[in-house]
Amino acid sequence: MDKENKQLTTGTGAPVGDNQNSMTAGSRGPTLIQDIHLLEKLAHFNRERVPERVVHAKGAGAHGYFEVTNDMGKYTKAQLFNGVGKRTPMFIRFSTVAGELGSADTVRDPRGFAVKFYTEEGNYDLVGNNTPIFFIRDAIKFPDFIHTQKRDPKTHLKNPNAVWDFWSLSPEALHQVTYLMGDRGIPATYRHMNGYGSHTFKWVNNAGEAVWVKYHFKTEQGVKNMTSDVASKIAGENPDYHTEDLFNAIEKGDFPAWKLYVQIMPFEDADTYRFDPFDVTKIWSHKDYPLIEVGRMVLDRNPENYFAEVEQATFSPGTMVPGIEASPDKMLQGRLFAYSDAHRYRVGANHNLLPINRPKAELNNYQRDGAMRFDQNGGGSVYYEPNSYGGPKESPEYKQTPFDVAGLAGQTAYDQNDHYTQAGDLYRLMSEAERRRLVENIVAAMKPVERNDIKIRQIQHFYKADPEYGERVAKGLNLPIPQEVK
Ligand code: HDE
Repeated sequence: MDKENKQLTTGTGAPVGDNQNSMTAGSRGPTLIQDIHLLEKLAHFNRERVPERVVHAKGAGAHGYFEVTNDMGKYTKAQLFNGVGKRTPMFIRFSTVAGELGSADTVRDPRGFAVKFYTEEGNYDLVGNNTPIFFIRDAIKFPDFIHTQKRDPKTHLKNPNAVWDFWSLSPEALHQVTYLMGDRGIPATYRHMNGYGSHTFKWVNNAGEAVWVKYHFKTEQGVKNMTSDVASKIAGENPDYHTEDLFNAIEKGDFPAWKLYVQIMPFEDADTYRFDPFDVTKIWSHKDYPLIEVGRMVLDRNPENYFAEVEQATFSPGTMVPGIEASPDKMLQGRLFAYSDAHRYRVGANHNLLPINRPKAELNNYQRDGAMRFDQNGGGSVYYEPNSYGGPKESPEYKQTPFDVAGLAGQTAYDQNDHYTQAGDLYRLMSEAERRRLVENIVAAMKPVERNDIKIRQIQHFYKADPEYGERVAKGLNLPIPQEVK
């Protein structure tokens, strides 16, 4: 906090004579409109809130660094991952998904795990979650899915009918539903959970050779979760429990860290792998593509100002650096548009110039003007390209790697639809205690659903994943397993 008792000023720098009393006629008023200090304070106060994120509104952030422990030059030319010992500053924002800005941290919900690396080649944003998969696999379904996670337009209450109606009609969600309703659905703290890029991305090395990659951030604090009853109690007592835990840990020097690993898939394997590697509702078996260590991420500095650094932070999966490119994953493709569009609306056209978002790398381009352009706006430098005045030029070596595309253009569903094997594998991986809690959580969440046909449709999915899974949920809900699935 400022300890120097400087002169108080208005927003235009004029010294303030009296910050306790409005300017009035006599001691009883009326107030004079020429009290600019009063008008400015009230007007600015009315404009302090920017729109909250439409998803992931509640979050917490921290600064830190990433250090390479295993050179990845064989797979990618991205400087960030090249050279053991190389350190890159980064900023991370953790978040819940469905709740509003003031909602509780300890809810059953995926957690955002958004990392901004300020690399020498520009920023790289890895905008993932604490789960390796997602509920759906085509961007076009996202607004509808989020509507079911948010408030009913009539009652303004959360609506379990919508949640389970949507999930029972979207069998691709079963894997992530099993993950979410299990122990990892409520992390003990942001420090005790893993992070994932979730999607498949493309890495390209200096020879122009490409591989597919998935990212895994493994917490060095160990995975710890919170049971539903403890979480509900804490949500009532301290809705900012995870936020406070992260801030206090870093404040006292207990710096949380994660090891970054990748799975690498040879480019040509994508055509033959038994699961579509671009379907974000599916994982790649670690037996098929083992984890390879890349480096270590350490969070060692709290934000000085929440609004400036956390609320105004803007991440996008489209923010990539040379050597890292998109895969055809339909969810990722949709996100490449959505994030910057959201930032232009929520923060403004020049959001990338804000201190928290501004690359550490030099910026040289012909983008000019736009609301709140608070830097020199390119000054008097040449403002178009091509030009004969020595303006910034492109370099062909940074072109995106060409790749083949095939198929008729049309609105076409994925052609692989086994949504039960991996969900069943996840169930069978669980201990008896984990299965018991999973079933209890699902039964408690589904009990309020009004219509039995929705519940039975969902039970069929659990049953197809694993008969025991379906039978235990059906028993908990006192409903039959339909003959047609047996
Ligand atoms: Fe997001 N998502 N998302 N999302 N998402 C946003 O960006 C979107 C998806 C994730 O801390 C928004 O600034 C679409 C998957 C995180 O600031 C928005 C689709 C994954 C964060 C948006 C998805 C995520 C966001 C909301 C379907 C995990 C918080 C406002 C194609 C792999 C980042 C905003 C932060 C935020 C769109 C699906 C993770 C609206 C269209 C899958 C961690 O742009």
